[in-house]
Amino acid sequence: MSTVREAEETTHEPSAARAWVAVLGGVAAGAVTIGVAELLAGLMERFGWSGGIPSPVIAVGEAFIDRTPPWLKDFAVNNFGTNDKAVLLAGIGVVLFLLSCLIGLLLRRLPVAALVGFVVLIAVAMAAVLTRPGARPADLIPTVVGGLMGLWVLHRWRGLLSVGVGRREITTERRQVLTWTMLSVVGGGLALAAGRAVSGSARAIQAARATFVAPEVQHPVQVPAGAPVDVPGITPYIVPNGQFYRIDTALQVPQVEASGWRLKVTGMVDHEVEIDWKTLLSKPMQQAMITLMCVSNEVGGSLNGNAIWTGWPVRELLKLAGPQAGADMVLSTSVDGFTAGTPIGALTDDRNALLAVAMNGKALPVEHGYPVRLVVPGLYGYVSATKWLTQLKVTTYAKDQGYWIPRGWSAMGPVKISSRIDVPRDGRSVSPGADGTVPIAGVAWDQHTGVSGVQVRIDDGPWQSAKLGEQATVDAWRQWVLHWPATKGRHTATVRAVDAKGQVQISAEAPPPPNGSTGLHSVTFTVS
Ligand SMILES: Nc1nc2c(c(=O)[nH]1)N[C@H]1C(S)=C(S)[C@@H](COP(=O)(O)O)O[C@H]1N2
Ligand SMILES: [Mo]
Repeated sequence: MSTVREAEETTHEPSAARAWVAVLGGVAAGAVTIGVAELLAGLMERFGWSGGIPSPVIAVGEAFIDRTPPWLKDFAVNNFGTNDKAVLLAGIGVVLFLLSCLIGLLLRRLPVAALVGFVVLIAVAMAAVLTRPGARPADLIPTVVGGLMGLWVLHRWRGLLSVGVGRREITTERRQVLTWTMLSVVGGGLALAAGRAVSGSARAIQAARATFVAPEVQHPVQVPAGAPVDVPGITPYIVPNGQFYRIDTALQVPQVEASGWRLKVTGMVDHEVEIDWKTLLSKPMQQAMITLMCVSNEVGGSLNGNAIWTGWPVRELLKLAGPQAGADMVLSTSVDGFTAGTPIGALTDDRNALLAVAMNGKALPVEHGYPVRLVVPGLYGYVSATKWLTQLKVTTYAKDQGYWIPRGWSAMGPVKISSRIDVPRDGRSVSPGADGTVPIAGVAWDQHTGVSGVQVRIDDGPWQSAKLGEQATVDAWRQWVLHWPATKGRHTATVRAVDAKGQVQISAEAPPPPNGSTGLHSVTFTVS
């Protein structure tokens, strides 16, 4: 009699009612795994015990970026612009949450499948961590420890699920489940936040950056008084560091301490050379104004910026190494594994290709390559502007290729002549000034060749010459303005640049891939 009663009492709740318990188990395990792993990863980074990327989330994200098919990358850049990383991180969060729920659900009916699935996910994360540049076996510790903790939570939950629960105990069980879930999720979240907060040597690096004094140069670059065109709303002639566009494949900005920084010159050279931060700073530094340009820039886009860079000419370093005959390319490598293949001529001729340590008189911002990056006039960033630079390999195009080349971009990336209207903005309403004119103004560039003219067309009218700001150097953009005697109504302005040889920018439209967009920028506005 008593046994029958017991059996009745311990009858499982209808499965739907207990599904949420299972799902919460998955969520709790996921939260604990990620929290523990991120906390440990943060500590490892903080104390410099990591070689590559010890965070499983960031490692998986970066491995994903490296494997993103070109169409998806273009979609992401076009739709999210420079927010693409935030979107990816949010996406990873959603996927991890759904996977946790799924593992929890499996735990109820197919516990072995749940555990195997969990272990497979951990294995994938371990593979991602191990294949990041600079990875060491120790980088696996956070993922492994987090994974074991997650397994333990799943195991406990499995116990909870398999124990029959009598009706009277349901309230107690519910309280227990909710308490454990809360503890796991809140604890995991706090651990994650703590891990992020301590991670990197971020604070030490910011302190070193703040006290860094840009090296003295013999010929400081001045902005010619006539170079900026004084029109409200135009892009600053020199773009402040904090406003400078940022493009890279790093989900987490590499934190490189200058004191431990080394640059190696290898490959087809007579002598391999290695320099450290102190040696670099002891070299005669130069300044150069150079406009950087991203190949992904659409017509009218703003993935470009002009700055004054301080650095040691790359040609001097290459001279020390002695490039051998037959070498036609230098493959530069970043600490995060990004590579760019630059024609060796652009690094050995007399142009100002720099190992840059300062941007507009300040230490490079961490996002822009601190402590050292390459800047090469006349070439798109993807073939030249390696940030967090760590190696230069003298080689050939036949043997090596940069990061973006197998992803559908051309091996050669000279900047194409182009121009942009900054004011009026597209779709705006403007009123003429006291003199009855509306300023139409912007920038035009043809790095390392130079812009000799800018022409503007209003509606279907004739091309009119704009007034050009002074040319500071052929490596920098020029500002321009046309004070147009305005007529009321809706108008479209179109711009085109003229290069140093008198050749006019082509109107044929081409998308950014494989080697840079072409076409003319136009804006439509209303004069009231
Ligand atoms: N390490 C590293 N360097 C990099 C990249 C990158 O993804 N990783 N992107 C390049 C590209 S495509 C461009 S356009 C420039 C952008 O430099 P910025 O972010 O300082 O504007 O950096 C170049 N250097
Ligand atoms: Mo770029």
